[in-house]
Amino acid sequence: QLDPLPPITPEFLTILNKVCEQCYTDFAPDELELGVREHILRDLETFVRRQFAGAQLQLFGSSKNGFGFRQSDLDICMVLEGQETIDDVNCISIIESLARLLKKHPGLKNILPITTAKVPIVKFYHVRTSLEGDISLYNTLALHNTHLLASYAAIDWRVKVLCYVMKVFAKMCDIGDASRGSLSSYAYTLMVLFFLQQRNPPVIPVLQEIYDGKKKPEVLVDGWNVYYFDDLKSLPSRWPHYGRNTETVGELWLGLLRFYTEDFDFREHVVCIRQQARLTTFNKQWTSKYIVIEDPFDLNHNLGAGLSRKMTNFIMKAFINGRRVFGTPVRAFPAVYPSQMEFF
Ligand code: 3AT
Ligand code: MG
Repeated sequence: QLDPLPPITPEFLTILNKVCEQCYTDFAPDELELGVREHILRDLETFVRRQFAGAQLQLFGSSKNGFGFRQSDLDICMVLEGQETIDDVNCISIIESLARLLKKHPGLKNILPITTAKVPIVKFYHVRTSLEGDISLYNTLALHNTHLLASYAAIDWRVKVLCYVMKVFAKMCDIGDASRGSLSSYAYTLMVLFFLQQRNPPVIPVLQEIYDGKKKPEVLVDGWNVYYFDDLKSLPSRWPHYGRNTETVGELWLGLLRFYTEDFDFREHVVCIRQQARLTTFNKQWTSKYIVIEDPFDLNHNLGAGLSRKMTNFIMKAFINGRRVFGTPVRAFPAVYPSQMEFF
């Protein structure tokens, strides 16, 4: 049912590569902006300690995973020194008193506690930088998946570029906002990583499957194994495919759009970055959903679980259009280009 694509010309590939690379150079924050985020974090920590003496704040999400935009929100996780975990009731009451405290902070506005979500948070707006942010409690798995993503980003420059392209694409097509019923940035990043693992030859390994000895080491957090191979310096000797894939970012981007529209069978397969072998929706008992994306650590968590049928179709259409637009040669650099658009 998909129109066949014309062969890709070298000239067009040059343009495609440039568009992809530009997504990264135009939207990635520089050292200074990353420094500002750390500064806000330290300031908030000092402020919060007025009431919560042992509070420790940590950034996670795209401020740390290598796929941040200048205007990405500040995702902050708070823990209390000497306390391992927190129960739900306690969590909600701390979130509420944290919100009351933050309302007294002169640099913040729009303080809003959200206690009904799966992960309760306090939202805030940082006036001087116009950054939005939220603080969650004991969001330990998120800290680990942030590091996992950062490790993949550090393996190959193309990983970073493609994750930026994907995020720009999702924002432009209006399919990248989980709070409005679509998928989160995190979900799209997992889709990119999965594609890069499944490419032949693969661009990145499955870090959760590299280990010494016969048995995978167990590092338990909230009951889930968060082990992955993070000694990236020795990856060349540990992963036989290292450096074998030499495709350009443009080829990979079009390859990704084709993969998800032509090859990957959403009805049957799961987007799963923790193992090389195909995982099926039947294995997971997740057959009622069309887009199934398994969290790499919390294996009960399907990131596509909240999608309506209508939204699923809308997302699939965006990919199909993307395949046609990026797969049809044009002669010149496109006149309307993401950085000229205000979509954030
Ligand atoms: P943005 O640049 O902010 O769009 P992000 O990676 O920071 O990208 P979010 O702010 O949506 O994405 O999420 C922050 C982190 O929270 C990312 C991930 O570590 C965790 N996270 C987000 N959504 C989920 C989810 N559905 N399941 C598990 N972890 C999640
Ligand atoms: Mg974020």
